Amino acid sequence: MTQDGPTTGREWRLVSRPQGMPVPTDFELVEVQVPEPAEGDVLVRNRFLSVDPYMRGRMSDAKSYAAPYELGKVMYGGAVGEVTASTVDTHRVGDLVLHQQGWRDVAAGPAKGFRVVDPSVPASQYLGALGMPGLTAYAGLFRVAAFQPGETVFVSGAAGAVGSIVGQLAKARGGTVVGSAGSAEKVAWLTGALGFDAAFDYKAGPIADALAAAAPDGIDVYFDNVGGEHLEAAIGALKVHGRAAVCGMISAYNATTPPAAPRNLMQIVAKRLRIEGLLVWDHDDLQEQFLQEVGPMVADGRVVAQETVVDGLEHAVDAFLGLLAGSNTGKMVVRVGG
Ligand code: NAP
Ligand code: FER
Repeated sequence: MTQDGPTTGREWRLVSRPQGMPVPTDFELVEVQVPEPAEGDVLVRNRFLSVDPYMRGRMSDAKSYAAPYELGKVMYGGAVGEVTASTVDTHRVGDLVLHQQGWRDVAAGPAKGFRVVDPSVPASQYLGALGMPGLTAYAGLFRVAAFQPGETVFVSGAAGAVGSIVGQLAKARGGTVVGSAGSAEKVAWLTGALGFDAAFDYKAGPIADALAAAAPDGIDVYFDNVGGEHLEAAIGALKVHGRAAVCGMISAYNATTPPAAPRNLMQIVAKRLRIEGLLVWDHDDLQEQFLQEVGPMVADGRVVAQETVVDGLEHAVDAFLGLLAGSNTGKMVVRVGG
């Protein structure tokens, strides 16, 4: 079949593995030929691509759950786009699709790698509130941490993609919610538009003191996005039989030395805490229930699907470095093309 879409595209590749904070020269934007679609293939023009903290982990070659990015290969990850050519009945030209081909403007390959999604939902939400980060929040709060109405939840990274959904879901189910974030503006947004009961700027002073002031009776659940001093403060604040869902430890992702905190792990014994790691890929079975429940909440504004949008594929690295430095409120996405 002949191609209707573009014959060349651009993609970002990893070209060196960072020590500490990544730098722009770790990446390279290259022009590539778009292959003629073979039988079974589709061609897609991307509209949004995702930059996520887990990508920092994959830039290193340390052993982990997922294989590291290969040097000289594309920074793959979540993206949404529109089908521009198709050889299969299941995918029509114009369909909106979600896929994992990452930081590029044109994606091509077997149709099974491209999930057709409802186009009445804003495309970028499939990368954020109604995508991987949203499911992470839902599974972590309700399944891993077993949050119950009436409980007090502390979430770190609260103004980010996962954290902002965690806090809003806990509020919607009758929780008392405390969040931490890295600026006074983010804190004001959490207690204002998002309806958190309390929030603090973790850069403004000792985290344990701020948490004790925000939740003087302690917390039942901690949703950890940050690790380090945040985790230590949370262990200190958790009540007897409290639970923590450990989702990530972004304070350590660019660190070159091991974290000093937490130093109070013995409290896990004294308070019989349950501290459990969370990987969103284990919770695919919740996907349908999650969309059924949270989809309408996002559609009618009960859950704010905040996004920070960076324009242009050429700025994908800036968006990623900005994410690691905290320049986003809500989900950081890159808008590709017009
Ligand atoms: P995000 O929170 O939207 O963005 C990252 C945020 O981290 C930044 O906005 C920044 O906000 C904060 N940050 C950066 N350095 C920090 C530091 N040293 N201390 C405290 N905060 C820092 O990202 P996300 O996609 O929602 O991910 C949040 C966490 O969830 C990450 O740890 C990620 O790895 C994890 N995650 C895990 C899974 C899983 O399956 N386990 C899935 C998705 C995400 P501030 O301005 O507040 O510093
Ligand atoms: C993340 C951080 C870490 C994430 C996944 C991981 C999906 C997985 C780490 C590993 O496999 O070791 O934000 O998001």
